[in-house]
Amino acid sequence: MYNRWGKAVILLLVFLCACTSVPVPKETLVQAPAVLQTDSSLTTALKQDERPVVLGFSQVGAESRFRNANTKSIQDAARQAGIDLKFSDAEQQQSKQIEAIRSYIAAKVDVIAFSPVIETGWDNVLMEAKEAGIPVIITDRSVDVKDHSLYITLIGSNFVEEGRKAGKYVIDKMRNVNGPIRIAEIRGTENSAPALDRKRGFEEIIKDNPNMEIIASETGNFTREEGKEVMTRFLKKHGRDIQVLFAHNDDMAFGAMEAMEEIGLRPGKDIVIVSVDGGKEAFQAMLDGRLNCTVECNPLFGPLLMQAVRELMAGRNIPKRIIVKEGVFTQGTAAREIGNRKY
Ligand code: GYE
Repeated sequence: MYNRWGKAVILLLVFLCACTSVPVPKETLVQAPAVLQTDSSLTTALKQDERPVVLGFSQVGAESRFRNANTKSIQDAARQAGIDLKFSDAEQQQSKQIEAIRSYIAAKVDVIAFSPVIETGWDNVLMEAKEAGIPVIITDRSVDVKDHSLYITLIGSNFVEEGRKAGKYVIDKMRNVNGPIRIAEIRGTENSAPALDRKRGFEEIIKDNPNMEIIASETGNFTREEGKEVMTRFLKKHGRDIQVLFAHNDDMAFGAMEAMEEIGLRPGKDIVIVSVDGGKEAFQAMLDGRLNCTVECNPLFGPLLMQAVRELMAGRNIPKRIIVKEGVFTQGTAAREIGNRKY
């Protein structure tokens, strides 16, 4: 069913998932329904030669632990694969990413990859890359473009599913508490794929339960500082009415915990907290009883990206969508898993 590349990706994902010790059935590791027929004008120019492959990568920023782990994974994997990586950090600004992509086009790199800070506004620059004959790989966050031939593949997580997992945890955790259950949400960066999709997945689950109500929702831009600011505002307005916090990443949950503790509330006890990412610090917080649940989002796909670059350079077809399977962890499973966390 899968071509050679697809099989290679499955093997690599089995390896990556084994690293996170998430027991998952192998057949669900990759969802690649459509195999992209790469534009021959792009691939014929990409036959492997002696010089190192040059990859231009524009990173979102350094806003979170997830992001820093992702950057390290990409840099390490490029070194190991002998790929010449031109890396730039956009400090969470789309204009800087567009500037970086244009500079990679001007430098005639072999492949461009980027993790788009927000979903929209990429059509023109991607068209410029296509016209220059440079293939583009999207990582982590998706783009909203009319013409999907503007990129080769998207390697990353299913954020809607992550939101659903968070919603299911909340429903289960609060099943014996009399309603209405009042939930606060701290969203990720405005118009970013993970913020839009996690909210959508979470609401999809919550709306079917008349006992649950989202009473506050604001963006904390995926940073600890802004997470704290938002939670401070929520607590001023709603005080002890808030029973549950859904934070779109661990970092914002940590900021929110500080805000709770400053007014004498016990995070994880007075307010149930669920976050996304699942870094080591989140596992420690679960062991300390300050965080109740983290939904895993895996940043360690550097090797997968390098493999995609290599396959592309060899003129092979690549699945249009590559999804890394991820788990959910609670206080009950934190002790068993913490030793396996890689970041
Ligand atoms: O959850 C957050 C980061 O795009 C999935 O970005 C990523 C998100 C991640 O800043 O911590």
